[in-house]
Amino acid sequence: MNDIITIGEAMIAFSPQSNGPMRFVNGFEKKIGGAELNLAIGCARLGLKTGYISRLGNDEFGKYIYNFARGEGIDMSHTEFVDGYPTSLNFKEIMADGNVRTFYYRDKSPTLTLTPEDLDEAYFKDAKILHLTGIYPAIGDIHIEVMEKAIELAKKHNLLVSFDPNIRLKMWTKEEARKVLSSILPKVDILLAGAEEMDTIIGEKDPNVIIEKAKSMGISFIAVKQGSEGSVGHYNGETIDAKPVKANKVVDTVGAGDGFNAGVLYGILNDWPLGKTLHFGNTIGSMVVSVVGDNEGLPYYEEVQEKLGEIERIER
Ligand code: KDG
Repeated sequence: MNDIITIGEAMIAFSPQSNGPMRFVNGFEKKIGGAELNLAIGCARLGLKTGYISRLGNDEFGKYIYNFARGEGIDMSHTEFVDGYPTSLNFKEIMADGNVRTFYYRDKSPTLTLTPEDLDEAYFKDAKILHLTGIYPAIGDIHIEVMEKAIELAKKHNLLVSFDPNIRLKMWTKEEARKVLSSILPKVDILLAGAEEMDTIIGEKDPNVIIEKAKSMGISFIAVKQGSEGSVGHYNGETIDAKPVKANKVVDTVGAGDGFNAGVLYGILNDWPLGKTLHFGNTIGSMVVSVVGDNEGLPYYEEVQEKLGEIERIER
């Protein structure tokens, strides 16, 4: 039985070996990205059983991602290789001031071959949370149908539906994002969203207003992520403004939100109080930003305990 299942598109993420405009960068390091896979890695490292539903190109990059995910302990039984669709890529550009831009090469994504009929109902029966993001529906219209079917199966089998809007404006317009994502929100149980993203979807960025609006849509657990300012969460009549956790050093913020999500889902699955859950998520987010890469900084459970001062770190 899986604690969490997620549907997404993973890709090879090429990280530049020097800063500055990408056209002048000559060396890149091969890494792995994809918000849903990052979430799956984060959850697996915390000790949760996690399944990843996807399609990868039947190529060297696809095999690399598949083996990497298996090595992290993720159940890849519902990820298949497809011919004729190359594994997607992205290239990062990092400027000297830390500003990052991403260039995607994912027009012919292998996940375009995953249809609603491919979703295995038995896999949903055997899980507790379905996690989805707003990146997936931005890839192609068939993905919207897949998400709708996944939500239907999740509801049928009493899974909680967790959702992070993860708006990527390189992939669709604000109007398209607003239209699709606002139709998904009322079907969600757990909302893990950035304040700016909610501004795009519902025209509000004040966490308390977002919480009120989300509650009126029937969403029961709401966490509004505010980056270096911490997060504000609401559950069961209680709203908590969770203070930020200081990062040792900020070198790459990509993936921090996915780490926060993994921590919050861990707290929810363990019935932790809201404050403890948000603090755990904030702590993981602060650890992710100290390491270059979208998922390299996602900690194991014991590492979070060390950061929280719950156990002693023994160096040698
Ligand atoms: O949340 C991090 C992701 O944005 C990154 O890993 C790559 O999925 C990705 C995307 O679409 O940008």
